[in-house]
Amino acid sequence: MLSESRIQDLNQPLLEEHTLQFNFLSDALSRRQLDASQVVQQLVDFQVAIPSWALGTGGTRFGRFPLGGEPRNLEEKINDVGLLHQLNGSSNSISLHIPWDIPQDIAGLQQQLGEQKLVIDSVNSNTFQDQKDQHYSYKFGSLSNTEEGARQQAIQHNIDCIRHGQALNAKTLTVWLADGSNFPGQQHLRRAYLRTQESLAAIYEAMPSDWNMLIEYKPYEPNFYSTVIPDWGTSYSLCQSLGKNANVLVDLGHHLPNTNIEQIVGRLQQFGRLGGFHFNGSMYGDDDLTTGSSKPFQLFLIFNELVDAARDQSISNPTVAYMIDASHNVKDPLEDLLQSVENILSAYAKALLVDRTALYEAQENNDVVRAEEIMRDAFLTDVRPLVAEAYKRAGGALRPVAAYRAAGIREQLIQQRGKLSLSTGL
Ligand code: PSV
Ligand code: MN
Ligand code: MN
Repeated sequence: MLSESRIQDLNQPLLEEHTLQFNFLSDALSRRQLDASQVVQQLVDFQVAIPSWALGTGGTRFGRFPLGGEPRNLEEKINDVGLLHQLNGSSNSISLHIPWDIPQDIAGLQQQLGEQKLVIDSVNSNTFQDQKDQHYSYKFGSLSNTEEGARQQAIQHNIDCIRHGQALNAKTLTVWLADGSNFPGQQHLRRAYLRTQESLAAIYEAMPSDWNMLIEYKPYEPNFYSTVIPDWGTSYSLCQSLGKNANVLVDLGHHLPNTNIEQIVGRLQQFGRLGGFHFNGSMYGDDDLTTGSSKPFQLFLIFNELVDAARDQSISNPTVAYMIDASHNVKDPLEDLLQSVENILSAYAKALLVDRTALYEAQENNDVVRAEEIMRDAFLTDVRPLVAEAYKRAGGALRPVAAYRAAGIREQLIQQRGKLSLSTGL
């Protein structure tokens, strides 16, 4: 862990410049009737969960290039998230993947979580790989498998995930299925849906009433002809059939190129069914890039929908669970997560700056150019001083990535855990 005073020392030489920039932006915003301090508070309150599988270097199917110092067990993963949270004050929770992260020493873990001011956000089931000693294979699907025994085994695994989560006070089960088919005709498409629906209903029944189920969709991979839950419509219909505690999870990487994701987000909120978000970025495929690195405008438009819906009294959407879902093979994963959070906070800040009254007016009057200009005004504002101020207010570093490097964290982790440490993960 970093000491608070170490972070303050690292902030010290940057403070004067930061204060100048923050005051300058606050003045400019106040001339637009915007209160910078209020925006900063909303950024401070925004928390995004870190998945345990993003803390080690990911791989491609061609190879993996570990950088060393990667967490070897759940305690070390929690420790890494604690470090991130110290640096940016925005990552106060961790998502577990079972069976990679089966909690053993519950009391010890609870104490560690408390000390690091963290909570467990969600548990994610894994029925996309066969585990050692498992009776039925998932080669042809899990919750949708044609074999009753395989489906029961996958249902039981999800119920076990809930039990593991309960031990650590989690309240969310996230279900992502690799089920689908690789060839035309391989699978009866409607029956596969019905079997999935039945299996999910059995899990939902077993879920405590204060738990939520998030159902993730994905149009391709690892199956390339069809997936059983390819799109938000399928997730939505499954949630509708299950009950109010099942909601749709939008993973940014799970869309075909050029999909209007912000519109999907708006629709789901309108229907009160947007349950969660997995942030990442992509050019071609899933989980490829750092969130907001290649399409920052799209990320802003997504946040614009979130902010707009949050202010609309006429709709009631559940609290949205935010998580980063990424896995990189060339960057230091901790640096990447700090960058991702920063891009997320920047997009959120910009969405908070949109002049909504003027925008609604322009929209009602079909003033296309004016509406677009309003969006551009917000998007082109340099919000870095707001984000830095939010870090500072939360006791974090003004520049988290620079502080991470200056504090020599990776070097220390390599010393403690070794050059060749490996973590499980995607
Ligand atoms: C596979 O596509 C995936 O990236 C999904 O997005 C899940 O959320 C994640 O793995 C963890 O199972
Ligand atoms: Mn995901
Ligand atoms: Mn994914």
